[in-house]
Formats: sequence, C-alpha cells, structure tokens
Amino acid sequence: MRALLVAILVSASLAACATAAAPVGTSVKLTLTDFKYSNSAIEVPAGEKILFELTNAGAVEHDIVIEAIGFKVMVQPGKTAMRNIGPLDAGEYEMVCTVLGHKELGMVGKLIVR
Ligand SMILES: [Cu+2]
Repeated sequence: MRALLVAILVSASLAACATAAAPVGTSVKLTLTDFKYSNSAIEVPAGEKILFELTNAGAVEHDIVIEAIGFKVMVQPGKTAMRNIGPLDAGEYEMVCTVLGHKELGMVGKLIVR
C-alpha cells in the first residue's frame, strides 16, 4: 500500500514538472483601478520574457510606465492590454501611472526582478 502511494506521488510530481517545463514563460496579471495597481510589488525572474496582462477595471484611463526600461502602456477603462517585456536584469524598477495626479493618489508600484 505504501509503495503504491509513493508511486502515485512520484508520477504526480513528474506530471507537475512536465507542465512547468512547457514554454509558457512568466505571465503577470495586473489590474489597474482608480487609483492603484492591484499588486504594488510584482516579483518576476531575471533573464526571462514576461507577459504582462493589464486590465483597467477603473472608470478612467490609466497607464503603466516603467521608465528605466522604456515601457509604457495606456489602458482604456474596461480594456485589457497584453505586452511582452524583458528579458530584464535583476533589480527594482519603479512603475507609475503618468495620468495627471494619479501618482500622487498612490498609483505607483515596483517591479522586482530577481
Ligand atoms: Cu492612473
């Protein structure tokens, strides 16, 4: 009985590995609302392409600007934008909404690359 259980656990973890090895890359979902990012500290791996899925759930337009890497995407209310960024070097990158007054209202965050 114990051997059978071990066999089941091993095959389950092998299946999990196969899934993780698929060339999906890292994807990050971020929701933009009035006036904040759903996650103000996003952690992603260094040296990999990252797919950003940015949804604006607010009533006004918002953007996300990561000046250090020249990333800027405006998202209209109710819309979702998909963008690839990277590969990035390790470090911390400030992201900010540059729509007038939004940064002051707290629409800022950090992209942490490790
Ligand atoms: Cu904004």
